Amino acid sequence: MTKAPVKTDNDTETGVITKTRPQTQKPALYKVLLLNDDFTPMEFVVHVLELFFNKSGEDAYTIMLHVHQKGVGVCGVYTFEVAETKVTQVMDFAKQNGHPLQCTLEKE
Ligand code: TYC
Repeated sequence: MTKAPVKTDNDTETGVITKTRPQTQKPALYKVLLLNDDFTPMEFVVHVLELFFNKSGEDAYTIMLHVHQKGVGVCGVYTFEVAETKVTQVMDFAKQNGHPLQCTLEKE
């Protein structure tokens, strides 16, 4: 941003040039991960992905199957506060329903 020239008393033009950097600072992002286990029902995991990660039934099933086969999978990528909230919500919901489902976050 360039400020308009300022007229001083002795009528000489002085100016203050201020350069602002473009706002390129991006917030750190965190992956929310689901971990596989042998006990949590597949339908419950699909439900979690629909409920807390806004996935379609089809996407939720694909992610659940990936976690089931590979052991871990990404549910979504968020800023720290949002990711932390998702992890808490999933862990609380699983516990309330008596399932050992584990959810964690990892910096991208
Ligand atoms: N492995 C579980 C089963 O066979 C299903 C499952 C999938 C559990 C994903 C957890 O994050 C998970 N019932």
